[in-house]
Amino acid sequence: MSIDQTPLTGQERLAELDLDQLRQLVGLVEHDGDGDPFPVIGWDAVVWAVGNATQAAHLYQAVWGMELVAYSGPETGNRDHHAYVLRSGAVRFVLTGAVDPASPVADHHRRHGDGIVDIALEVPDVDRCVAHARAQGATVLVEPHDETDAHGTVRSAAIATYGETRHTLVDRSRYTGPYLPGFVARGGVTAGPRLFQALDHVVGNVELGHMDEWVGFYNRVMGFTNMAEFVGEDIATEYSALMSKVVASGDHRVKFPLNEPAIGRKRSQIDEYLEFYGGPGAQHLALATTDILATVDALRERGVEFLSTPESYYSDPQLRARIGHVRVPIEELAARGILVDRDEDGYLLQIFTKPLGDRPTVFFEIIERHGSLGFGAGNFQALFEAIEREQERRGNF
Ligand code: TYF
Ligand code: FE
Repeated sequence: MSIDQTPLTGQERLAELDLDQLRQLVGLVEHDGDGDPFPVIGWDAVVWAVGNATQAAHLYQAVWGMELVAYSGPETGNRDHHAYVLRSGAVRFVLTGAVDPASPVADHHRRHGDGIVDIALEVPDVDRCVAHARAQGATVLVEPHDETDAHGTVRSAAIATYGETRHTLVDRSRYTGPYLPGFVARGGVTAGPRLFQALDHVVGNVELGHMDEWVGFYNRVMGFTNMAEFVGEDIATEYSALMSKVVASGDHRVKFPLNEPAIGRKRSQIDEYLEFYGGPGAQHLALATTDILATVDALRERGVEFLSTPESYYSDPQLRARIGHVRVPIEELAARGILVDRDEDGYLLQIFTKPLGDRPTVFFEIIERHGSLGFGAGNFQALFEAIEREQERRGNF
């Protein structure tokens, strides 16, 4: 099978993205999916449990430029919680917030603060994925089942991953509704320009000594393969205080870096996350854009705070030699604190927000790829030093 036959997810079609654009945006590679034990089409949704979904939905529209497309809540017969479905390009967020004090959403929020409960994937065959996952020892949280309304039928199931995080597996090939049965279409405030187009990767933080276990989980259960990029023992203790390996679906549509703490000079940023999240969970989401300058300018104007990059990063005479020619003058990157990295395939531009919520846990990365299939390894030192400066401001020494 050539890459041109790789199916698009419903969200990607809705965003009018084609495979060439996706290849550029998120670094797709050619892959013959015929032998996949657990075929994955792509990302379906990132489901959050937050303290106030009604206000968060407003924030993701007004600040992050997302579009409200669907809703479930007391008015639609869901007395447990509100759920707002938001879209930006191919990215779908579902924000849930408890109405009923006894809601599981309230429990999740009490334990973890605002966080990600579900990294849902679109698959062509839910039953086949679940059978393979079960045979490989995965915990099946929700058995395959159909849900139907006037728009058709969705078949789904859910398996457990790190911490209290789950992967719902969704087959929406027989469904035309705005999200899932039980949801109604709903518009919101007029969205401004779209600030991001696709989800590039979702990073998981796991406990010390468990990273390889989770790499093995994704290898066995999902047939994901290891990508070259990793942060090993050698540099881990020097400055990063973490170790990291990356697993990806066959065509790299879905990429999961996995971090564990390393014993370094200071308390690891991963330990800080694990303490405040109350265990393993999703740490950052990388949002892909074709114009990181405009995206960062719009977000800054609306009050989003990014990690600062020291002036020395840009004045370093090695930088120009390391990165070669990039599409914008370095001064434009320096003015915004955008990091740049080059590898054998091309380069990428990236920047990281400060934690999004009240706990020092989940944050976003904005990424603009130009051929690079990596994660910014050349920036790890500058990045991890910036994260440590923020940790110190929070009282971590
Ligand atoms: O996803 C990645 O691997 C990069 C680097 O706490 C990174 O974005 C890794 C860990 C971390 C922040 C960034
Ligand atoms: Fe990242």
